[in-house]
Amino acid sequence: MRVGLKSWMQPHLDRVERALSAGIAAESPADLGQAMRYAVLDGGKRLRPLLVLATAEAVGDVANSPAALNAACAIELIHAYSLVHDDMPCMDNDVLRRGKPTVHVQFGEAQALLAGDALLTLAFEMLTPPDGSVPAAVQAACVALLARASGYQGMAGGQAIDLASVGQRLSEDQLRQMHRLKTGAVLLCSVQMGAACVPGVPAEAHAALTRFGQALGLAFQVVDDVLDVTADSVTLGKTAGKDQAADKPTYVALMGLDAAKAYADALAAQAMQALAETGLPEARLAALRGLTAMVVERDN
Ligand code: GRG
Repeated sequence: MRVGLKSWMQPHLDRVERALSAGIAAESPADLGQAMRYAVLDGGKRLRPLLVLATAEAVGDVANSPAALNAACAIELIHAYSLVHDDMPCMDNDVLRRGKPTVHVQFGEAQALLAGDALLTLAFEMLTPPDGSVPAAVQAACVALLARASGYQGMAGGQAIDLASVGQRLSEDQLRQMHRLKTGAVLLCSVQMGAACVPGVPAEAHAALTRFGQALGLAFQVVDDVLDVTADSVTLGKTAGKDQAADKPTYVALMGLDAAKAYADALAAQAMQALAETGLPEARLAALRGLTAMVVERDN
């Protein structure tokens, strides 16, 4: 991990963790809140919330801004919901996630389905606090970005392609399009929501941050494909070797392990270059650069 990133990350992780815990009440009808808390708390790298906060801080003076913290929590709730549903028997049928039994294993399928649904809707509730702490225009911008990134033109659409692609040979273009939607859209949205929390960001910076988020999103997925074959289940906290076993198209299957690793590095370099093109002061970009390095150097 880059020098400085750890000391930036820890207080931000603490804030996100506290806000997520406060946002999901354990007391709820038929213990639904317990399943939601199990899905969200005590696990995960929190990459998406950190991207929201790092981007917001890159473009403005928003330390402790409720808008950025709400957006950071909202994107993690969407991510957690997607993992709960993805692990269910009707999709990837997995038993291990974040080092624990998956939500449907622990709570049953119906409760897992409902927990995912409720996390999805809670995300939008978090973006729209009724207390006037976030300007209406910022709320509307974040809602629009998150809805689009997680719906049929984003994550859900990508998941549909993923499920339809098992056993298929995809071209590199088709694979990129699937991942652009399935994983990339939410990662890009983290960056875009961070920028949306600060009104008046110059168009040039917006465009460069979009290129940054796109390159980072793809790098993340390529690394995910690499880790599926190189890491073990304990380190990953989820079942290793699943893609290969399920005959899923991946970057490793398409181009081989070494070429996939080199491609991830090239995408990270593109992401770093896009940051330079934002025109923002380097000192403000340190956390985003650190997170980019973390994405390609991670072991889980
Ligand atoms: C169910 C609508 C719906 C969509 C599911 C994103 C997704 C679509 C499924 C997740 C399946 C998966 C494992 C995809 C690979 C990329 C990915 C999202 C990995 C997990 O993200 P990390 O590594 O996880 O950020 P943590 O646990 O650290 O948050």
